[in-house]
Amino acid sequence: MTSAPAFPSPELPGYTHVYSGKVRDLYAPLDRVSGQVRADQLLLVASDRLSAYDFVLTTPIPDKGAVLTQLSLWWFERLEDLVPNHVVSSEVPAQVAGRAVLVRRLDMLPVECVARAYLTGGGLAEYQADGHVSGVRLPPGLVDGSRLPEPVFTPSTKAPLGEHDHPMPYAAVEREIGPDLAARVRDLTTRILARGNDIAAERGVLIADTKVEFGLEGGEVVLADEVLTPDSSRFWPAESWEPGHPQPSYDKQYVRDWLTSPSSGWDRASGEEPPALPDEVVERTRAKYVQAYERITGRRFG
Ligand code: Q0T
Repeated sequence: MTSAPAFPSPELPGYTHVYSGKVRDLYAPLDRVSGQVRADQLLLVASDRLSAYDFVLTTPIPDKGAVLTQLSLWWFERLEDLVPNHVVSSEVPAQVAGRAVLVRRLDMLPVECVARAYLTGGGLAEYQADGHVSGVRLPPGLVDGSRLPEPVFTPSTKAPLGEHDHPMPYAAVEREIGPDLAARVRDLTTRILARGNDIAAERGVLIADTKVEFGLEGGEVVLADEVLTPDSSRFWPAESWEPGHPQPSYDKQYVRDWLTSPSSGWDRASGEEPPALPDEVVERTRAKYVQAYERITGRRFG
């Protein structure tokens, strides 16, 4: 990492913009004296943007970034005995209060670490083809939404922005990062999901699957990114769980249903940008994010 003076970000003085994903933005702190980029830390900012059907919607969901950030921080604490995490501080500039964390800058592993505790989505499709997911043989007779005997590691490639991730055979993970690290992240990913489900199930939430990211610092594997949020995981309300059909998404269902209903006037197959969301859809979606946070943590949001 070089140390040339960098352009301060107009929206966030003291930081320079590094990268923007669909819903999150990364900044690097600038040294107060030299104005140079600090190579050891990043500011991870969660926006109120929501993506659905592969589009980032133009209408923000108020407090979504704060809900996801606070939930992630809550989980990091409850996973600390399993794995160290990248969080340095949640004291952040007022412009991003509540929805940003200062983190250690790690050497990120080039693998999306996914684990599945319930069968759906891409895992279900693989199982229906040959009875395996990511090379792991599963019992016969499983259907959409079935609970798996134990969480299965189903890694995927990190696709560039705008492209989809692809399943990655475990042998490819071993080639990419070495067999010892591959076994370590497989073990950590499945344990994070198992722990998440132990805790969330007490509060009536099932976590079907989750994606985590790890980085290295001084040879140590560190949990990065966000963890066990509705953007990185599929949450299902336990009371309506019924294997045999697709389960409703906890958070985005109102948005998806409205976008595909006649009232939106949008044709998903057209390739056109989806329209702005009506206030009622925004409010109900916000309420679902807040409800997920409050149910899982047992805390009031805000
Ligand atoms: C990262 C070094 O989705 C990402 O960024 C959202 C805008 C993925 N990403 C994470 C990093 C992290 C983290 N988290 C870290 N602690 N150290 N890089 C880079 N991209």
